[in-house]
Amino acid sequence: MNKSNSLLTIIAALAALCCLTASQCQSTVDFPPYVAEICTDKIDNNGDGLIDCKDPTCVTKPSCALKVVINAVPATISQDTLVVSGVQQNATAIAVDVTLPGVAGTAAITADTWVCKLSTLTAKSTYTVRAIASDAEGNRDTATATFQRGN
Ligand SMILES: [Ca+2]
Repeated sequence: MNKSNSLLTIIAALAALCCLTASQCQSTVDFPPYVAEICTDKIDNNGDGLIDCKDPTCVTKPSCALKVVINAVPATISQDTLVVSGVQQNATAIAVDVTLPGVAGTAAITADTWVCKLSTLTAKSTYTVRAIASDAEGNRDTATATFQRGN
């Protein structure tokens, strides 16, 4: 037996001592199953500490977009107040103003709807209402509607 055969015999013997049976040589690592974040259920589905639109996997989803819509307003009003309302998505605040100075308000947001009462609409003119939604990240979305103040 030459030196290399002796060395191989020793290595084989050591390997046999270390791994006596196939089951003893196996080890398993259990990884948790992959869970995708669901972007609309208010739960941290994937366990990364970020819920829904705060999770980077959700920020580009349509459900995480900032959006504001104004419900239909009357074409003509005959009083100096108007309640404007609409729907919103992911807004933390909605500011409402009109084209004529001195008329503005902050909308009250309830779930996916908002409402704002505008007053001092005294000028017999055409008003354009603008609802400006903003979110915690500084994003903005705007919607407009127009009405006439008649007699
Ligand atoms: Ca979720």
